[in-house]
Amino acid sequence: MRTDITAEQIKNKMAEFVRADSGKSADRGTLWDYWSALSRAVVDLLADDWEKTRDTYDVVRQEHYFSAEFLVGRSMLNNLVNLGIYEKAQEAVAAYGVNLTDVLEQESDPGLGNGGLGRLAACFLDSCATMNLPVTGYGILYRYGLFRQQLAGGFQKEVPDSWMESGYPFVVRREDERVKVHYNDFDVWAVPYDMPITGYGTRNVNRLRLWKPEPAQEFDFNLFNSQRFDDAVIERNRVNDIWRVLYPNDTSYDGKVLRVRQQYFFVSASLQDIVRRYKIAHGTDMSHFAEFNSVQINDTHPAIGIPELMRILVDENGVEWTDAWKIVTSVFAYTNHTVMAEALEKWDAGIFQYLFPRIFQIIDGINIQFRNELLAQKLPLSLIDELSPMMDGRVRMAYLSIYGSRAVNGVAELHTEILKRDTLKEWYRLWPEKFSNKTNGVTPRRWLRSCNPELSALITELLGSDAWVTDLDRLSELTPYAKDDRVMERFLAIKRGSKQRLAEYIFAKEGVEIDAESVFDIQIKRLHEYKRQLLNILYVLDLYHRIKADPTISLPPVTVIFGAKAAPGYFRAKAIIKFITETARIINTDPDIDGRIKVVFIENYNVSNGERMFPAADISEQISTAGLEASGTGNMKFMMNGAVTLGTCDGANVEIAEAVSDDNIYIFGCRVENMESTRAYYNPRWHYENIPGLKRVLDHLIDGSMDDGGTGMFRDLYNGLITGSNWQPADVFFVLGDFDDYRKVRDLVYHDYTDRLSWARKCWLNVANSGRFSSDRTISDYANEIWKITPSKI
Ligand code: 26Q
Repeated sequence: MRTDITAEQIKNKMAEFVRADSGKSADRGTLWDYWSALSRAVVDLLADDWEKTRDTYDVVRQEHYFSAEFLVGRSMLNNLVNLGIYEKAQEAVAAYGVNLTDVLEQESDPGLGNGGLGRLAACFLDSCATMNLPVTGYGILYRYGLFRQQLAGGFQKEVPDSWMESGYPFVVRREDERVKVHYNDFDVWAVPYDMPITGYGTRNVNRLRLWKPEPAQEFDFNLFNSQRFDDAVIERNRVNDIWRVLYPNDTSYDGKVLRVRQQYFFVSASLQDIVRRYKIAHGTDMSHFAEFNSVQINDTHPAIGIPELMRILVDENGVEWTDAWKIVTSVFAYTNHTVMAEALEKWDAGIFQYLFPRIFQIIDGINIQFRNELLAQKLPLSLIDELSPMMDGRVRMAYLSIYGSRAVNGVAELHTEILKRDTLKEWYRLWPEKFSNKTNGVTPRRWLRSCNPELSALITELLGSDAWVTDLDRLSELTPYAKDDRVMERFLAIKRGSKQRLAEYIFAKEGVEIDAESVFDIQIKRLHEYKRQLLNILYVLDLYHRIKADPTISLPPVTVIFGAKAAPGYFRAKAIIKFITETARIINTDPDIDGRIKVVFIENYNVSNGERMFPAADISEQISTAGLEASGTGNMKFMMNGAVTLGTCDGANVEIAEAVSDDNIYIFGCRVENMESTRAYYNPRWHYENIPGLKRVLDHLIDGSMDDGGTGMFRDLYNGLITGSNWQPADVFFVLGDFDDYRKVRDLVYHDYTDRLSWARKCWLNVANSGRFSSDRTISDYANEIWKITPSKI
């Protein structure tokens, strides 16, 4: 905690920054001026510790976390809380007649990630800083983050997210540390923009280094003078293409050449940066490089680092191939985030040949070496072909990653088991020692301490200190209070307050009135068929019909909340959004329902509105088809804030169930181990015709009662579930197969909710048992078992 900082000091710094940046006196600033000035003041106050941290880390063994995505969310509140200067900042801005909460709202959400994978990287950075671990994040400074979602007539519309157009002081340009990245067709400068990553209760300040490309060739005046202005500008545009946009795909592979260019851009720049710093600290002998440096690749997106480090070692440092390979395979470790075949990156070899022929040559060399190695072990040629990093003119990034890494991990126990038994079983047979599990976690600073200050205060009061913020297992000491009705009443009141605030937010944003006394049943995550938002909305529609048929049905009022962005080219995902908004329109306006069910689709789900929703949830929907959600991390955020999970036996839900015991979670649906045999005789049409209620809700898609604007998307949804097509069988995600069990269990959840105190106890025990889902636990495991790094406190 920075007890040395005073409110007066913050106020004075702000005045200077307002004057310098906007040429006006501090008392005439706008809210944005104050936000900008306060953020500059925060960076200013951090600068000395930040520099000291870098110097400290540069002489010890370090980890480098390579990720195409970092979904960091807003910085200001996090930094104020970490520095322990929230109240002082409040006082400072009050002197200018404004409210700190209004100032905080000025910050745009750096949406430099799609979903789980990007947010995981951000939670990891928070834990590393908090635990004083020498870890640096490396990625791309995207000019446009993930699109902003608007709803137009219930359809998703994408709007560019220009998050840094008017300046973002939490990234600092480091001109002096730029490096050149070489492509076959042109060179670019990579200029680092550094974001300080503060930890809780420590003065260490870690770093997220985001690269921005800039033209390396001077603006071509010859072209310009010969009137070919367009050509001169086009050259610059090709450079700008590299950082223009984050690819908005989640869990699906997209073969865009530009994406490989982006990947190489940040990976090459980062490795050059690491090698340069190594030489400054340890000299030019590269044989000790792997003793001081480790690189974690977040999925296969940075896998091109494997051949790139080979190139740097062999071509630029004269290291022999065999020695270089030893170094490379001691440096890299790879995390897998999916088992879905369509998400595995497989690039045409021609792309590499065209963009960077030398990298292609090296991949070819690695491939030949791999094949020889396996041939020497007398393995059958068919198996060798099956596993080769390059085959049939394609580079398989996952296989390149496993072969080039010393460690491979999955992100939840079940997921890792599926990798070992199924997806990567031959690799596991060859190199069992490389494989391990590292169950995901989330940072309790952002996802409990900051987003839910009321619950945090209660926890601190009961535990007698705030040590739980950095030692989340201590929450288990809350267990006995489940029997204390007075504590349960206070807990319920806190939940009620969060729900009230969310209701006000929803009314302001979406114009929908919801009842804070109703059950808040929430599903927020990327829109994907395997996550089965469709199953959720089918239940809602069925419930609607059941209430209309029998208004005496006993049921608490429910508010069903969705938040989800669909990839812009994912037609069916967009159809599901429209189906949800149509259902909402019908139900919310039906006088027969009279507010007993409300359906709300929150526009533009992101980290910041997530911070409002997790604390307000009663029920956490985690209903993916078993075996397909690698882990999930939203499930953990809900649990920490005292929501009860309604979910399938999938990803980390399995471990959540283990942690809270059967009474405090609701599990339904087909299990992974039965999926294959069940599918063998699965007939969705039979379910459609025979499961009571199913036909009634599914027919809405085709009977003209719902409007898809003439797009045919509802008919497509219907066909996808019931008839299938010549390229895909019907209902591959088993929506109709799980419907009946889901309905039964969800009805039970609503029933159980009505017993206030018994429900409160379930929620409480979720909080009390959430300790193991802190990303601090995850990061300790990575640090001890894979990274082999130790804390280095400044
Ligand atoms: C790949 C190639 C080309 C274009 C885009 C992509 C791409 C981009 C992002 C592929 C996948 C992603 C993101 C995947 C992701 O977020 N996976 C989630 O990771 C979480 C953290 O481990 C898990 O909790 C989730 O279960 C998993 O879905």
